[in-house]
Amino acid sequence: MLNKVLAAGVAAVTLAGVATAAYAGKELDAIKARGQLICGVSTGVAGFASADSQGKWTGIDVDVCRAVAAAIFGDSEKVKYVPTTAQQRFTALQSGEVDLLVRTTTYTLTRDTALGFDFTGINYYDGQGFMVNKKLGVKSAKELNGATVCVQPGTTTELNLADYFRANKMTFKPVVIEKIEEVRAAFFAGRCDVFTTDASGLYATRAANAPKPEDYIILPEIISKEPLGPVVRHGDNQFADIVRWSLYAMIEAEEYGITSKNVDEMMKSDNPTIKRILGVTPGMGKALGVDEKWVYNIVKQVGNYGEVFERNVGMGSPLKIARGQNELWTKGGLQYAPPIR
Ligand SMILES: N[C@@H](CCC(=O)N[C@@H](CS)C(=O)NCC(=O)O)C(=O)O
Repeated sequence: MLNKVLAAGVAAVTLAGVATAAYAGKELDAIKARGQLICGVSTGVAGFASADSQGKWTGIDVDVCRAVAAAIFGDSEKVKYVPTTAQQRFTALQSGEVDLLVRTTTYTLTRDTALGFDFTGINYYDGQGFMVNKKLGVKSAKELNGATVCVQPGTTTELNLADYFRANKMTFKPVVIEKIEEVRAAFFAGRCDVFTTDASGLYATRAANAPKPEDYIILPEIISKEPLGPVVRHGDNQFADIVRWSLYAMIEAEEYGITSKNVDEMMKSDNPTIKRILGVTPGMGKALGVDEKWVYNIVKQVGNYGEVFERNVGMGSPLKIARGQNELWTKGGLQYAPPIR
Protein backbone atom coordinates (compact mmCIF):
# COMPACT_ATOMS: atom_id res chain seq x y z
CA MET A 1 0.00 0.00 0.00
CA LEU A 2 2.71 2.41 1.08
CA ASN A 3 4.70 1.45 -1.99
CA LYS A 4 1.72 2.20 -4.18
CA VAL A 5 1.29 5.62 -2.58
CA LEU A 6 5.00 6.28 -3.00
CA ALA A 7 4.91 5.15 -6.62
CA ALA A 8 1.92 7.39 -7.29
CA GLY A 9 3.78 10.27 -5.62
CA VAL A 10 6.85 9.71 -7.82
CA ALA A 11 4.64 9.54 -10.91
CA ALA A 12 2.94 12.80 -9.94
CA VAL A 13 6.27 14.54 -9.38
CA THR A 14 7.57 13.29 -12.72
CA LEU A 15 4.43 14.38 -14.52
CA ALA A 16 4.55 17.78 -12.88
CA GLY A 17 8.21 18.04 -13.90
CA VAL A 18 7.38 17.26 -17.50
CA ALA A 19 4.49 19.70 -17.48
CA THR A 20 6.68 22.49 -16.12
CA ALA A 21 9.37 21.80 -18.71
CA ALA A 22 6.81 21.79 -21.49
CA TYR A 23 5.27 25.06 -20.35
CA ALA A 24 8.57 26.83 -19.77
CA GLY A 25 8.87 29.55 -22.37
CA LYS A 26 12.47 28.87 -23.40
CA GLU A 27 11.84 29.67 -27.05
CA LEU A 28 9.79 32.65 -25.99
CA ASP A 29 12.59 33.84 -23.70
CA ALA A 30 15.07 33.59 -26.56
CA ILE A 31 12.75 35.51 -28.90
CA LYS A 32 12.24 38.24 -26.30
CA ALA A 33 15.98 38.48 -25.56
CA ARG A 34 16.64 38.81 -29.31
CA GLY A 35 13.91 41.42 -29.67
CA GLN A 36 12.70 39.86 -32.89
CA LEU A 37 10.68 36.89 -34.11
CA ILE A 38 12.28 34.78 -36.85
CA CYS A 39 9.63 33.52 -39.22
CA GLY A 40 10.22 30.95 -41.97
CA VAL A 41 8.22 31.82 -45.08
CA SER A 42 8.22 30.75 -48.73
CA THR A 43 10.72 32.13 -51.23
CA GLY A 44 7.95 34.05 -52.96
CA VAL A 45 4.27 33.26 -53.47
CA ALA A 46 2.15 36.32 -54.24
CA GLY A 47 -0.57 36.86 -51.63
CA PHE A 48 1.05 34.41 -49.18
CA ALA A 49 4.61 35.63 -48.69
CA SER A 50 6.57 37.77 -51.11
CA ALA A 51 9.07 40.58 -50.79
CA ASP A 52 8.94 43.78 -52.87
CA SER A 53 11.99 45.56 -54.32
CA GLN A 54 12.58 47.25 -50.94
CA GLY A 55 12.59 43.86 -49.20
CA LYS A 56 9.21 44.46 -47.53
CA TRP A 57 7.33 41.19 -47.04
CA THR A 58 3.55 40.94 -47.44
CA GLY A 59 1.00 38.13 -47.59
CA ILE A 60 -1.49 36.12 -45.59
CA ASP A 61 1.35 33.98 -44.14
CA VAL A 62 3.46 37.06 -43.39
CA ASP A 63 0.46 38.54 -41.53
CA VAL A 64 0.41 35.56 -39.14
CA CYS A 65 4.08 36.27 -38.35
CA ARG A 66 3.21 39.94 -37.83
CA ALA A 67 0.29 39.04 -35.54
CA VAL A 68 2.56 36.88 -33.35
CA ALA A 69 5.09 39.74 -33.13
CA ALA A 70 2.27 42.14 -32.21
CA ALA A 71 1.18 39.76 -29.42
CA ILE A 72 4.71 39.31 -28.05
CA PHE A 73 6.24 42.77 -28.60
CA GLY A 74 3.23 45.01 -29.26
CA ASP A 75 4.94 45.67 -32.60
CA SER A 76 4.12 43.73 -35.77
CA GLU A 77 7.33 44.91 -37.44
CA LYS A 78 9.63 43.01 -35.11
CA VAL A 79 10.00 40.07 -37.47
CA LYS A 80 12.86 38.76 -39.54
CA TYR A 81 11.70 36.73 -42.55
CA VAL A 82 13.70 33.73 -43.71
CA PRO A 83 12.73 32.42 -47.16
CA THR A 84 12.68 28.62 -47.40
CA THR A 85 11.96 26.17 -50.21
CA ALA A 86 9.52 23.34 -49.59
CA GLN A 87 12.43 20.97 -49.12
CA GLN A 88 14.44 23.16 -46.71
CA ARG A 89 11.57 24.35 -44.52
CA PHE A 90 11.38 21.50 -41.99
CA THR A 91 15.14 21.40 -41.36
CA ALA A 92 15.06 25.17 -40.84
CA LEU A 93 12.43 24.70 -38.11
CA GLN A 94 14.01 21.63 -36.50
CA SER A 95 17.47 23.21 -36.34
CA GLY A 96 16.20 26.39 -34.70
CA GLU A 97 17.09 28.60 -37.66
CA VAL A 98 13.51 29.87 -37.49
CA ASP A 99 11.12 30.15 -34.52
CA LEU A 100 8.08 29.27 -36.54
CA LEU A 101 7.12 28.38 -40.06
CA VAL A 102 4.20 30.06 -41.80
CA ARG A 103 4.71 28.79 -45.31
CA THR A 104 1.74 27.29 -47.12
CA THR A 105 2.44 24.17 -45.09
CA THR A 106 -0.17 21.43 -44.99
CA TYR A 107 -1.12 20.11 -41.56
CA THR A 108 -0.60 16.32 -41.71
CA LEU A 109 -0.24 13.59 -39.10
CA THR A 110 3.40 12.77 -39.87
CA ARG A 111 4.51 16.39 -39.81
CA ASP A 112 2.66 16.96 -36.53
CA THR A 113 4.26 13.90 -34.88
CA ALA A 114 7.34 12.24 -36.43
CA LEU A 115 8.95 15.53 -37.48
CA GLY A 116 8.65 16.86 -33.90
CA PHE A 117 6.31 19.74 -34.68
CA ASP A 118 2.99 21.15 -33.56
CA PHE A 119 0.56 22.77 -35.94
CA THR A 120 -1.15 25.71 -34.30
CA GLY A 121 -4.20 26.21 -36.49
CA ILE A 122 -5.22 26.66 -40.11
CA ASN A 123 -4.85 30.08 -41.71
CA TYR A 124 -5.96 28.93 -45.17
CA TYR A 125 -8.05 25.92 -46.23
CA ASP A 126 -6.70 24.77 -49.56
CA GLY A 127 -6.67 21.78 -51.92
CA GLN A 128 -4.42 20.62 -54.74
CA GLY A 129 -5.25 21.53 -58.31
CA PHE A 130 -3.86 21.51 -61.85
CA MET A 131 -3.07 24.36 -64.23
CA VAL A 132 -2.62 23.93 -67.99
CA ASN A 133 -2.13 26.10 -71.03
CA LYS A 134 -5.51 26.63 -72.75
CA LYS A 135 -4.05 25.55 -76.07
CA LEU A 136 -3.76 22.01 -74.69
CA GLY A 137 -7.57 21.91 -75.02
CA VAL A 138 -8.00 20.00 -71.76
CA LYS A 139 -11.10 20.67 -69.64
CA SER A 140 -10.70 18.09 -66.89
CA ALA A 141 -7.87 16.45 -64.95
CA LYS A 142 -9.26 13.10 -66.11
CA GLU A 143 -7.90 13.97 -69.59
CA LEU A 144 -4.29 14.24 -68.41
CA ASN A 145 -3.20 10.66 -69.16
CA GLY A 146 0.47 10.64 -70.25
CA ALA A 147 1.04 14.31 -69.34
CA THR A 148 4.34 15.80 -68.22
CA VAL A 149 3.78 17.35 -64.79
CA CYS A 150 5.90 20.01 -63.05
CA VAL A 151 6.00 19.52 -59.27
CA GLN A 152 8.09 20.70 -56.28
CA PRO A 153 9.82 18.06 -54.09
CA GLY A 154 9.30 17.79 -50.33
CA THR A 155 5.60 18.55 -50.68
CA THR A 156 2.32 16.77 -50.12
CA THR A 157 1.75 17.62 -53.79
CA GLU A 158 4.13 14.91 -55.03
CA LEU A 159 2.33 12.11 -53.21
CA ASN A 160 -1.19 13.30 -54.06
CA LEU A 161 -0.21 13.50 -57.72
CA ALA A 162 0.97 9.87 -57.79
CA ASP A 163 -2.13 8.71 -55.86
CA TYR A 164 -4.53 10.57 -58.15
CA PHE A 165 -3.06 9.29 -61.40
CA ARG A 166 -2.86 5.72 -60.06
CA ALA A 167 -6.46 5.84 -58.80
CA ASN A 168 -7.62 7.06 -62.22
CA LYS A 169 -5.47 4.51 -64.08
CA MET A 170 -3.44 7.20 -65.80
CA THR A 171 0.29 7.67 -66.19
CA PHE A 172 2.36 10.86 -66.01
CA LYS A 173 5.98 11.98 -66.33
CA PRO A 174 7.08 14.04 -63.33
CA VAL A 175 9.45 17.00 -63.76
CA VAL A 176 10.64 17.57 -60.19
CA ILE A 177 12.25 20.98 -59.54
CA GLU A 178 13.06 22.42 -56.10
CA LYS A 179 13.09 26.17 -56.79
CA ILE A 180 9.69 27.70 -57.46
CA GLU A 181 11.01 30.25 -59.98
CA GLU A 182 12.56 27.37 -61.97
CA VAL A 183 9.30 25.39 -61.81
CA ARG A 184 7.43 28.42 -63.14
CA ALA A 185 10.01 29.02 -65.88
CA ALA A 186 9.82 25.36 -66.94
CA PHE A 187 6.02 25.40 -67.02
CA PHE A 188 5.66 28.72 -68.86
CA ALA A 189 8.31 27.60 -71.38
CA GLY A 190 6.15 24.54 -72.10
CA ARG A 191 8.57 22.00 -70.64
CA CYS A 192 5.62 20.48 -68.78
CA ASP A 193 1.98 20.25 -69.83
CA VAL A 194 0.74 20.67 -66.28
CA PHE A 195 1.76 22.55 -63.12
CA THR A 196 0.30 21.07 -59.96
CA THR A 197 0.32 22.53 -56.45
CA ASP A 198 -2.13 23.96 -53.91
CA ALA A 199 -4.88 25.82 -55.80
CA SER A 200 -3.82 29.04 -54.02
CA GLY A 201 -0.32 28.61 -55.45
CA LEU A 202 -1.81 28.15 -58.92
CA TYR A 203 -3.84 31.37 -58.61
CA ALA A 204 -0.77 33.20 -57.29
CA THR A 205 1.47 31.89 -60.07
CA ARG A 206 -1.04 32.71 -62.79
CA ALA A 207 -1.73 36.23 -61.47
CA ALA A 208 1.82 37.24 -60.59
CA ASN A 209 4.14 35.20 -62.79
CA ALA A 210 2.44 34.10 -66.03
CA PRO A 211 3.63 36.03 -69.10
CA LYS A 212 -0.04 36.02 -70.22
CA PRO A 213 -2.38 34.95 -67.37
CA GLU A 214 -5.33 34.62 -69.77
CA ASP A 215 -3.55 31.76 -71.58
CA TYR A 216 -3.87 29.44 -68.57
CA ILE A 217 -6.75 27.63 -66.93
CA ILE A 218 -7.04 25.93 -63.57
CA LEU A 219 -8.90 22.65 -63.99
CA PRO A 220 -12.03 22.07 -61.88
CA GLU A 221 -10.76 19.02 -59.93
CA ILE A 222 -9.41 19.62 -56.42
CA ILE A 223 -7.75 16.33 -55.53
CA SER A 224 -6.78 16.72 -51.86
CA LYS A 225 -7.25 18.51 -48.55
CA GLU A 226 -4.47 21.02 -47.87
CA PRO A 227 -5.17 22.75 -44.58
CA LEU A 228 -2.30 25.26 -44.40
CA GLY A 229 -1.15 26.57 -41.05
CA PRO A 230 1.62 27.84 -38.80
CA VAL A 231 4.02 25.26 -37.31
CA VAL A 232 6.35 25.33 -34.29
CA ARG A 233 8.76 22.70 -33.01
CA HIS A 234 8.00 20.72 -29.86
CA GLY A 235 9.39 22.07 -26.60
CA ASP A 236 7.75 25.37 -25.74
CA ASN A 237 4.03 25.07 -25.21
CA GLN A 238 3.70 28.70 -24.17
CA PHE A 239 5.11 29.93 -27.46
CA ALA A 240 2.89 27.45 -29.33
CA ASP A 241 -0.12 28.84 -27.42
CA ILE A 242 0.78 32.41 -28.40
CA VAL A 243 1.03 31.46 -32.09
CA ARG A 244 -2.24 29.49 -31.91
CA TRP A 245 -4.19 32.24 -30.17
CA SER A 246 -2.77 35.05 -32.30
CA LEU A 247 -4.38 33.39 -35.33
CA TYR A 248 -7.59 32.67 -33.41
CA ALA A 249 -7.67 36.31 -32.27
CA MET A 250 -7.81 37.47 -35.90
CA ILE A 251 -10.67 35.07 -36.63
CA GLU A 252 -12.53 35.92 -33.41
CA ALA A 253 -12.11 39.66 -34.12
CA GLU A 254 -13.76 39.23 -37.52
CA GLU A 255 -16.62 37.30 -35.94
CA TYR A 256 -17.26 40.14 -33.48
CA GLY A 257 -16.93 42.86 -36.13
CA ILE A 258 -13.70 44.27 -34.71
CA THR A 259 -11.57 45.76 -37.51
CA SER A 260 -8.34 47.75 -37.77
CA LYS A 261 -10.53 50.78 -38.55
CA ASN A 262 -12.99 50.53 -35.63
CA VAL A 263 -10.87 48.88 -32.91
CA ASP A 264 -10.44 52.14 -30.96
CA GLU A 265 -14.24 52.62 -30.93
CA MET A 266 -14.64 48.97 -29.92
CA MET A 267 -12.53 49.58 -26.81
CA LYS A 268 -15.60 51.48 -25.52
CA SER A 269 -18.03 48.63 -26.28
CA ASP A 270 -20.37 47.35 -23.55
CA ASN A 271 -20.32 43.83 -24.98
CA PRO A 272 -18.62 41.64 -22.32
CA THR A 273 -17.08 39.35 -24.98
CA ILE A 274 -15.55 42.26 -26.89
CA LYS A 275 -14.29 43.79 -23.62
CA ARG A 276 -12.58 40.50 -22.78
CA ILE A 277 -11.11 40.05 -26.27
CA LEU A 278 -9.67 43.55 -26.32
CA GLY A 279 -8.32 43.35 -22.77
CA VAL A 280 -10.63 46.08 -21.42
CA THR A 281 -11.63 43.35 -18.99
CA PRO A 282 -8.20 41.94 -18.13
CA GLY A 283 -7.27 38.28 -17.79
CA MET A 284 -6.72 36.79 -21.25
CA GLY A 285 -3.33 38.43 -21.76
CA LYS A 286 -2.18 37.31 -18.34
CA ALA A 287 -3.27 33.73 -19.03
CA LEU A 288 -1.32 33.72 -22.30
CA GLY A 289 1.68 35.51 -20.79
CA VAL A 290 1.44 38.59 -23.01
CA ASP A 291 0.21 42.18 -22.68
CA GLU A 292 -3.55 42.59 -22.07
CA LYS A 293 -3.67 44.68 -25.28
CA TRP A 294 -2.41 41.75 -27.40
CA VAL A 295 -5.59 41.45 -29.51
CA TYR A 296 -5.90 45.23 -29.79
CA ASN A 297 -2.33 45.34 -31.14
CA ILE A 298 -2.93 42.48 -33.58
CA VAL A 299 -6.13 43.97 -34.98
CA LYS A 300 -4.90 47.58 -35.02
CA GLN A 301 -1.61 46.75 -36.75
CA VAL A 302 -2.43 43.68 -38.85
CA GLY A 303 -6.25 43.50 -39.11
CA ASN A 304 -8.85 40.83 -38.48
CA TYR A 305 -8.83 37.60 -40.52
CA GLY A 306 -11.28 38.92 -43.13
CA GLU A 307 -9.25 42.10 -43.66
CA VAL A 308 -6.06 40.06 -43.99
CA PHE A 309 -7.71 37.68 -46.47
CA GLU A 310 -9.19 40.46 -48.63
CA ARG A 311 -6.02 42.55 -48.71
CA ASN A 312 -3.73 39.69 -49.70
CA VAL A 313 -5.70 37.16 -51.70
CA GLY A 314 -9.34 38.32 -51.85
CA MET A 315 -11.46 39.77 -54.65
CA GLY A 316 -9.78 43.17 -54.28
CA SER A 317 -6.28 41.66 -54.69
CA PRO A 318 -4.64 40.50 -57.94
CA LEU A 319 -5.35 36.85 -56.94
CA LYS A 320 -9.16 37.38 -56.72
CA ILE A 321 -9.81 34.31 -54.59
CA ALA A 322 -13.35 33.98 -53.17
CA ARG A 323 -13.63 33.37 -49.41
CA GLY A 324 -15.15 29.90 -49.99
CA GLN A 325 -14.06 27.50 -47.24
CA ASN A 326 -12.11 30.34 -45.65
CA GLU A 327 -15.32 32.21 -44.86
CA LEU A 328 -16.29 32.33 -41.17
CA TRP A 329 -18.31 29.40 -39.82
CA THR A 330 -21.19 31.85 -39.21
CA LYS A 331 -21.31 32.48 -42.96
CA GLY A 332 -21.03 28.89 -44.18
CA GLY A 333 -17.25 28.56 -44.13
CA LEU A 334 -14.77 26.60 -42.02
CA GLN A 335 -12.95 29.38 -40.17
CA TYR A 336 -13.87 28.89 -36.55
CA ALA A 337 -11.98 30.07 -33.49
CA PRO A 338 -12.48 28.66 -30.00
CA PRO A 339 -13.63 31.38 -27.62
CA ILE A 340 -11.22 33.83 -26.01
CA ARG A 341 -12.43 33.42 -22.47
N1 LIG B 1 1.02 22.65 -49.06
C1 LIG B 1 1.99 21.79 -49.66
C2 LIG B 1 2.79 22.49 -50.76
C3 LIG B 1 3.61 23.62 -50.23
C4 LIG B 1 4.42 24.39 -51.29
O1 LIG B 1 5.65 24.36 -51.27
N2 LIG B 1 3.73 25.08 -52.20
C5 LIG B 1 4.33 25.87 -53.24
C6 LIG B 1 3.14 26.48 -53.96
S1 LIG B 1 3.52 27.60 -55.20
C7 LIG B 1 5.19 26.96 -52.62
O2 LIG B 1 4.80 27.55 -51.65
N3 LIG B 1 6.33 27.28 -53.21
C8 LIG B 1 7.08 28.43 -52.82
C9 LIG B 1 8.55 28.22 -52.60
O3 LIG B 1 9.08 27.15 -52.90
O4 LIG B 1 9.16 29.14 -52.08
C10 LIG B 1 2.92 21.23 -48.60
O5 LIG B 1 2.85 21.67 -47.45
O6 LIG B 1 3.71 20.32 -48.91
